[in-house]
Amino acid sequence: FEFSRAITRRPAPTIADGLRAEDIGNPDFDWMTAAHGAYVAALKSTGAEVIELDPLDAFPDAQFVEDTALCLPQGAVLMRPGAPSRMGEVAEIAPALRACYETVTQINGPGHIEGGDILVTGREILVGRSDRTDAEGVEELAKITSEWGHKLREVFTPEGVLHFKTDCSLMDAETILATRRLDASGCFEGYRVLHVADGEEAAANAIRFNNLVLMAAGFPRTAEMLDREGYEVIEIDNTDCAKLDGGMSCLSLRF
Ligand code: CIR
Repeated sequence: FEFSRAITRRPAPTIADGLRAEDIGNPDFDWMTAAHGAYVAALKSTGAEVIELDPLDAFPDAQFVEDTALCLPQGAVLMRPGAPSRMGEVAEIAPALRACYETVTQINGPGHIEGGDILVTGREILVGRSDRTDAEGVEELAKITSEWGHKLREVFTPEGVLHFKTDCSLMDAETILATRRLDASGCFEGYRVLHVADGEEAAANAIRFNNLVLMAAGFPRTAEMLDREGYEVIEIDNTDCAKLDGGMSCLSLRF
């Protein structure tokens, strides 16, 4: 959770074409841009450098950069999204990663894997199979990360949940914030788990970024709990990203 850099991409005016599981209305471009600005400012306030990429009109989900790559100390791995409309985002993020990393490798397929399904903890890499991430994708990533000395464990994303990290986030090396439904699967045995408040499941997609925990605004009981636990919480308006099933983690690559 200690990072010196992040990559983000500004939302494109075409965001209304973005993918979503359920249509609860189109996001507003101006509001989303404002919230994105607040998100980037929060990352920068920790002293990190933020590389802000230009919007891509042809890829309305491209602001969710997290899904396109996995950033580890040994190198970056370009993903292979399970959503066909997002496949082209990978080539768009590659140059930014090559500028930061000596080693950039990639998932060649036939499997699929998206960064939103990957949680890197202090001791291992958890990858949740989901509608976007399949067994072949996990296997191909496991080969790469084992060469880099990491343990990787395959776990499962609950039915109806987009990504593994939709329902969890790392708070510190040993502590995970999660929904009860995900924790019930047993995947966090041995960790300290903090549950989001019942009815505040959408608060689980947060990020610990240096001294801060960035979380979506509007989940007061979870925010209070994190505050009581000693975390420095900053709330970001996520109303418009939520309409596209996006949250705090999706909006950046952190390394
Ligand atoms: C999608 O369905 O791919 C986007 N609308 C949302 C991606 C959110 N990304 C993430 O949770 N890592």
